[in-house]
Amino acid sequence: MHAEDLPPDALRQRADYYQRIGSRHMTPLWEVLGALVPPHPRSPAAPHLWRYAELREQVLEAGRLISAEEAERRVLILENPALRGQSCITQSLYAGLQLILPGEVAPAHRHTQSALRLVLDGEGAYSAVDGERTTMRRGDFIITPSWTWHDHGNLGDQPVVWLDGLDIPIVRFLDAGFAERSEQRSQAPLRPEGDALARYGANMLPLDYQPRPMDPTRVFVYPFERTKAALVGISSGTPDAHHGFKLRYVNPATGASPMPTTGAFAQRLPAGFETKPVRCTDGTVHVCLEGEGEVRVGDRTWRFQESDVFVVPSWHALQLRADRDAVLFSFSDRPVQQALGLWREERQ
Ligand code: 1HN
Repeated sequence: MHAEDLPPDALRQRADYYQRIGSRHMTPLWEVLGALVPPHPRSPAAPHLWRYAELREQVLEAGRLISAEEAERRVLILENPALRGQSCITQSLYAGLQLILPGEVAPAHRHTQSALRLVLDGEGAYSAVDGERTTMRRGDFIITPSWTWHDHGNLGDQPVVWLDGLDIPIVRFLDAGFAERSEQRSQAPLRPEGDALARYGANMLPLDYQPRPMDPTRVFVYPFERTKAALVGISSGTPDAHHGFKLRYVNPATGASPMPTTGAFAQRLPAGFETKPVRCTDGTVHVCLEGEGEVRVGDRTWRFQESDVFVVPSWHALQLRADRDAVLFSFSDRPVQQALGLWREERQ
């Protein structure tokens, strides 16, 4: 029986009752049960694609309006069109486009939110994490684990732009955010560039290093050169019908995701290849690093090219086609969902 079919008297009684319990901060479950426990995810987020040509123009304009120093971080937040005002691209993830101009410094700070960077444009900038710098090159995937000191600087002569991904909405949801600024504007290097990659990222580990299962990786840069070589190296086999040639980034010491809240992936789609539709419970941000093609999310379709960013909300079917050999980077909250036994994928 639907509520509309009730006699007016019964409806009035209920409304009156809801009013009375409402004033005591109670509300009836039966009015909201279906929305609380839906048969499948109904994400309030919308699919969207941001064209890099536009993003670049807008972020360069920010470069004429405010310095990196004044802004602390000069970033344009990519807000999901259906979640405006919430500083998020999916319910659980934040994404933004950061610009650092020649000579600028983004001062050292740390916070409990974990961050990743995907370098998109320009040369000559570095990112420093806990006392080690890494030179940022296009396609490099750089991480800033929770509570690590980090600053960025541009020693070159070109604007440098990258995509930031953070777990801000997750930490906000858990009310577990802490942050502090360093007394040092830039961290003094404690180790030479490349030290962490040599120690932890060369299929060997220091003798006394015993990581715990959830520890973030000490490897804080995954150079694009290596990622590309791996994707090309697996491309003589048959591509997966739903994912093409796809690998996940890991902490090489544990096999777990590089950071506990955020998983990251790289995939290669050969020219002409079209994936079959697949949907998964982790809303995912994608970036095209090479090539071009078409992305279909539910009933929306976009063409994508280099450095375009698109978001696929939870449980929306995704289909990709490459018109030129394509390399895509993506990130999501998958490790959180997997740790909680919630992650699902449906291949169609
Ligand atoms: C942050 O620390 C960075 O370090 C970028 O580059 C974006 C967004 C919110 C909070 C902290 C960075 C950020 C951020």
